[in-house]
Amino acid sequence: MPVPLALAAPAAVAGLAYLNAKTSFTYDCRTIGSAFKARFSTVIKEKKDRLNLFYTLEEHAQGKHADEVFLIFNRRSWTYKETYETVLKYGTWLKTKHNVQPKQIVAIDFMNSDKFIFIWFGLWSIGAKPAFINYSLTGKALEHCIRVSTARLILIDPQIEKNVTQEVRNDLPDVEFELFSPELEAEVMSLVGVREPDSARSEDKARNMAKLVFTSGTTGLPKPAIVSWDKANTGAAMVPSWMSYGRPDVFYTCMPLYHTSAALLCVLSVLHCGATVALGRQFSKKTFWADCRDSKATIIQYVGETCRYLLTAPPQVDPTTGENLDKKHSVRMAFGNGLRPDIWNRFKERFGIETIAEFYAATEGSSSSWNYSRNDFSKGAIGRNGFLGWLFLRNSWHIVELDWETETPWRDPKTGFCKKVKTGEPGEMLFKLDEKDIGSKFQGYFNNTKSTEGKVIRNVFVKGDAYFRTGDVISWDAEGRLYFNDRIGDTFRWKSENVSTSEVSEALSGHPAVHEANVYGVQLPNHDGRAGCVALVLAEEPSEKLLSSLAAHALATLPRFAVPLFVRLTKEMQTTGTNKQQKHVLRSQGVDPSKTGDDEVFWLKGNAYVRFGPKDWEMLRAGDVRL
Ligand SMILES: *[C@@H]1O[C@H](CO)[C@@H](O)[C@H](O)[C@H]1NC(C)=O
Ligand SMILES: *[C@@H]1O[C@H](CO)[C@@H](O)[C@H](O)[C@H]1NC(C)=O
Ligand SMILES: *[C@@H]1O[C@H](CO)[C@@H](O)[C@H](O)[C@H]1NC(C)=O
Ligand SMILES: *[C@@H]1O[C@H](CO)[C@@H](O)[C@H](O)[C@H]1NC(C)=O
Ligand SMILES: *[C@H]1O[C@H](CO)[C@@H](O)[C@H](O)[C@H]1NC(C)=O
Repeated sequence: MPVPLALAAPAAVAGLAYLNAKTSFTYDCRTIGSAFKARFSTVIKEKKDRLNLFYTLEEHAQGKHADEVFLIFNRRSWTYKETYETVLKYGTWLKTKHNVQPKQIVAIDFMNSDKFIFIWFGLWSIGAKPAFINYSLTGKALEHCIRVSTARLILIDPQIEKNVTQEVRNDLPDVEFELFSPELEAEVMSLVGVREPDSARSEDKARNMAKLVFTSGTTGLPKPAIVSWDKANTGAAMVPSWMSYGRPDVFYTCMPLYHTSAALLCVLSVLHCGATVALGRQFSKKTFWADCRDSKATIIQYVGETCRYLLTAPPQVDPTTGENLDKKHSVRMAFGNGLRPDIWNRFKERFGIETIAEFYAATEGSSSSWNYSRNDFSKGAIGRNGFLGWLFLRNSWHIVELDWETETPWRDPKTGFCKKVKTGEPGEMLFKLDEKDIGSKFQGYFNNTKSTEGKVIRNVFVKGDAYFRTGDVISWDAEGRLYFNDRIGDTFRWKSENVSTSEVSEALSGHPAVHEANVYGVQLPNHDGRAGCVALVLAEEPSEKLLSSLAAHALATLPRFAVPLFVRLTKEMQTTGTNKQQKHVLRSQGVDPSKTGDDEVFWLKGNAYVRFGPKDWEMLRAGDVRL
């Protein structure tokens, strides 16, 4: 068993709030109530053949929200009615100029902008489906995404034109590449928008594809995940009721729209409840709060290390009055996933954010878990279920013991079945699927049965059952709180101990001079397993004193085997487009000085970190030192 290093030890909060949180009664009613209501509304839409969310836009544009603002971008705003009319023009243009047919897939390669939204809904308005492409991609990865999406047409944001190289175009001779220039935009806006009849948007099943998104595997090429109407509708309906938000809330996101978090949980949920979405072009800690002030945002969205990056920015001051602007905004709630326990409270306090709503889900997943926290009781938990929740949900997910060697759920050699973990022990989170009809809950990857099957595990507790593998190591405590431990594959083994990278990085992030820590295991010549290495972004210039206080901190807070043997100082952490840390490049570079570039590397000698150079590497290679 891996040693469960204590994650956040949540401070106990006295009084009624704590008791209420403990029994979790109101909490459960809210989560289950939202989920139930959301599912129910999707079932009704399926019956009425109104699954396409274009109808939601239409209803608002013709109802009481018609003249209220739906979208804010770049200091411009569009009401529901204006958005609707614009969307009809885009639909008409796609149909007449490009002959786009119902059910046809069209790729969108755009940074966040008003145009992204108009093209997306324009496609839905004529019954076609968008494939969202990660605009940072180029070369083989871009070509791959376009190819597997089966799109014959791709619309390109002029801002990222250079990513779409001639090579990519040459490799895809059957695809039409349309650069969406300002002239083209003017052409679209001059058209008369024609609303297609309902038959163009007809969908017989909620499981049908609404859009295609790509998951960023840590290795290999991105895989196209199907987002069904079921997920789009249910997710969109669940978020506002669970978070208790709606008009006149302004929900700000600068997370990329090509990713599910921004597109589904922000834009579609705003659409569902008739509120306002404020869109940022991309994340920047310099403009984040100014954007929030400009748009009067009341809710913000974060993913991964976003809040950490906001915390590392110096306080913004008013140039004339010198006033600290950190709390000068209307934001009352932060919603997202990936907030680490070490900064949960610091973030709330510095920026005066009342509520943090943290959820856990996978883009291609079949389920999700939610926590909504105003106090310390569930600080750092990714979700929680009280007794009521447990009653309802106990059969929908399980955490099972892992075989750390094969990185798959462990099976009892006698029975062949998996085993649920005991309270407090980490294991892989599995979500229940309908074994007779996998596709009802898990639509999987587009035109890729092999990858789809790879996420499904069968014969887990009884013969024939089926579950979705999340690939996440999760534990839960006696209070019903769920904690994220690691991604499977990130945990590494050193001296026959299993080390969870996220636990170690949380411990190191507790050091005041550490802005950010990213932990991974590196292979060393003549050694088994992987030695712990931490890439650090520091808040100050490294000094001998700092390095020894780092070592002292690590030795005091972690078991000896988990203390990183190597420290790599880096200027900036490599992250994904959604501010999630990347490990695989760092892991493959290891500590070989010929591969670590300008970054300085140190290693633990006794109780201190000292410089690690080419000579030391040679000694390791020659087998002259053993760690
Ligand atoms: C693609 O475009 C974006 C935005 O201009 C840029 O940040 C990114 O680095 C580009 N990707 C590559 C591989 O050049
Ligand atoms: C680490 O994982 C391996 C492989 O599953 C297991 O055999 C071993 O007992 C674990 N070690 C600890 C200390 O938990
Ligand atoms: C599905 O994938 C196969 C092989 O990867 C490819 O030959 C085929 O054209 C694809 N089908 C569609 C509809 O894209
Ligand atoms: C988008 O593509 C870039 C460039 O390959 C990559 O670094 C990033 O992780 C991707 N982002 C997501 C969210 O997939
Ligand atoms: C979510 O958890 C916190 C405690 O961590 C609790 O105070 C809050 O009431 C919970 N949310 C709801 C809606 O009950």
